[in-house]
Amino acid sequence: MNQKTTLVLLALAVITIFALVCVLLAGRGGDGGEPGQPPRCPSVSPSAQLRTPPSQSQLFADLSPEELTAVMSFLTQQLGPGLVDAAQARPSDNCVFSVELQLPPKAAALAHLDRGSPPPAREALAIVFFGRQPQPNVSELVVGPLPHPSYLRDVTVERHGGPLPYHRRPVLMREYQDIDQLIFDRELPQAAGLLHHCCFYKRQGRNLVAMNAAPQGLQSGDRATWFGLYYNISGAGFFLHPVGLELLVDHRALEPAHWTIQKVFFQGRYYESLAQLEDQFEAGLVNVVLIPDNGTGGSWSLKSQVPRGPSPPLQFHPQGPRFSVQGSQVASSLWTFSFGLGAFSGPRIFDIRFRGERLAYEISLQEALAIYGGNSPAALLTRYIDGSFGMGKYSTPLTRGVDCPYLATYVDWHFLLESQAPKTMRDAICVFEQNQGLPLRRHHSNFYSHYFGGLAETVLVLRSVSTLLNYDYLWDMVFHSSGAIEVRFHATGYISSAFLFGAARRYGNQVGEHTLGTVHTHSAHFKVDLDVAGLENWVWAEDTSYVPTAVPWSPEHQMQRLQVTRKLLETEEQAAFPLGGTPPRYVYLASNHSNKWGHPRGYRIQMLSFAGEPLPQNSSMERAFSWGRYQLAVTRRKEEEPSSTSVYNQNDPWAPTVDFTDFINNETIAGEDLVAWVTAGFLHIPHAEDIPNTVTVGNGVGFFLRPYNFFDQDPSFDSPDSVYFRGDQDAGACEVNPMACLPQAAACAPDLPAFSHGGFSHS
Ligand SMILES: [Cu+2]
Repeated sequence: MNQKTTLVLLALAVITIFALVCVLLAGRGGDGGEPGQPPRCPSVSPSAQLRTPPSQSQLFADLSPEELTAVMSFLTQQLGPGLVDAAQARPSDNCVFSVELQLPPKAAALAHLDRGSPPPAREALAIVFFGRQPQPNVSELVVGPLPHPSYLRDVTVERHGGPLPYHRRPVLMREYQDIDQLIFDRELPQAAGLLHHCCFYKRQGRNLVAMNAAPQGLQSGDRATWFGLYYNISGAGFFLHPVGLELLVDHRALEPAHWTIQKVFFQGRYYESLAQLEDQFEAGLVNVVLIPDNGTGGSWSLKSQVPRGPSPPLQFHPQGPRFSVQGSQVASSLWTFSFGLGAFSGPRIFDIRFRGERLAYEISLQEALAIYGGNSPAALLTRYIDGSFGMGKYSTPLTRGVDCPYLATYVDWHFLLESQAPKTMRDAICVFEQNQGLPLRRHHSNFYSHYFGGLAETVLVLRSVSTLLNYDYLWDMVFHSSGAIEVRFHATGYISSAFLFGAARRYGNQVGEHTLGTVHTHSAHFKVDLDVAGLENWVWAEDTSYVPTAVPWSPEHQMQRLQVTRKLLETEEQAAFPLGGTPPRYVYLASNHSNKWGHPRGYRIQMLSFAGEPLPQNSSMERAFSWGRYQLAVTRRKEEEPSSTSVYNQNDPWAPTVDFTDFINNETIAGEDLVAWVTAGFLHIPHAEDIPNTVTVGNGVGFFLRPYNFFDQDPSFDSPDSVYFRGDQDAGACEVNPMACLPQAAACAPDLPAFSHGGFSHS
């Protein structure tokens, strides 16, 4: 071989090796990328690391568009030709209000999940308004089996002990539209002179909007709603622009033509009608405050006035996401669960397992409540029981990069509500894994031996957001690698406000020229069906006490010795902890199986809540949210106590369809299948910084479910992310320290999908 040939071969070899390296690099990235650019990071999970979901069946999956369609056509066929599309239905019509998943009975679901029995029939629950009947009523119908329904069961009497009175039904959008028409077309023109003077009113001008308060009256059977009038600010929240006019609309009659204005409130005084208000105005008897209309340019707008800066920090998955979402099932290397969105009750998860072992059967939001104070009628009356409006129904598309991390997995939600056809909300739910920028644990040893051990806190999060009129609730279920589950919500969005007059500051803070931010509480109720190492659980309470003790080695001295107090709680009464009281600092549910150290395997419920004092029980509507009496209550699980609240409670809180206190009736809870009911809430006295929007910081509450002797040691010890190195090791070597691998392992560029948004509904 001559020198020239050798050179050529050498060159060929170099080229081959170079090409090979390129291919390898590209292969590692999963995508070639642009020449000269780093390869794209993989966008699919390294599935070998994921747990296999316990079952392929979608027991808890919300109904698909096909299933919703099938139920609707079956209902149409069964209920006859009198059925009207709920989007158009008047109170005197029959219409299907909602169709959603009927959750399977727990025993049947477990038989399938744990013992391989065939899955229980998939069923739907339809709420039907029967307005065109001699006795108008609301009925609940179970339709099944899906996807090809053949039966329909009226479960109203079995579930509610009798027919549901018609006045308890939630208000249809159509009903609100008809009320709007009454207000704007029939009523406001009667006070045109005054409204022109105070509020830039022009006939048909529609520079005002009406916002409903709740509940609808003062006693059972009422359907009379206060509406506050606000400037219709385009592109920003009208909620901060009350003009001081509020109207009490009686919409109880089945015929909208018979609806009336019962009372008028204007800037601090009450009138019988708008005509009377106008008369008094013309007679010079009304002291009118002129309210400027700030339009969209004011400080109220959410549109920033400052130029953009560099992008905020961004997280990505250098080796692909470490979780998967398939249908309604989420799996990571540690966790599996199913998720759904109840149309009214909101987010919920089922069959929650850590390292394959079930911890809970169900964790679900039940209700959200806001109780207001003020000196205008709408404010002082308002108790929003949001489940009646619907935490699922009013969830909103999640905006990539703002509501959830940019690279989160976004899941659509299908629903059939006030409509004859299913609709889809894009990106209603997101799932993501997040590095919290906090060590889950760490220790740096400088004594005797030199080493560092630690683990970055990464969490798996499921999130949805409900926008209920003015405010937005973020609902999170957070899964930690220590085996803990964190359930929390944050409030943001606009505050509700009222026209400022008189002793307004007794009810909040002034936040604008004529605007009072009205004091209110936020609270939410959660169902936690824990199954701690089996169905049979016991409730333990632990705290401490100081016991005066003679010092053992010096008995002439006394000391206060700290010791643990342990108590088994045997009845529902004993395990109900009133709000405002001091519950034991450790409350946990445990199995009768023990861990390695002989302690019952338990999961602790640790509250993070500032709910304060509940509504006094002599309030005529308190029973509609009597769950609010307790920060925590543990009851025996019953199929016939599926929820602590009802979609009907808002419109008849004086005769609540579900009164949670009925669940607490001194039954034994020792060794039973138990449900913990948890309330989390906080007080909100709106202040200047709530303008334009309330921030989530400090406005988040919830609870943790934490292992308590459930394991033999912290399960995060087994995390493949653990970092440990000794003083005599090279911490910069990838074989020693996974962090040292990052410069190589994360040499790819994040594969960001193009921005998209689920859009707005224009119904
Ligand atoms: Cu608030």
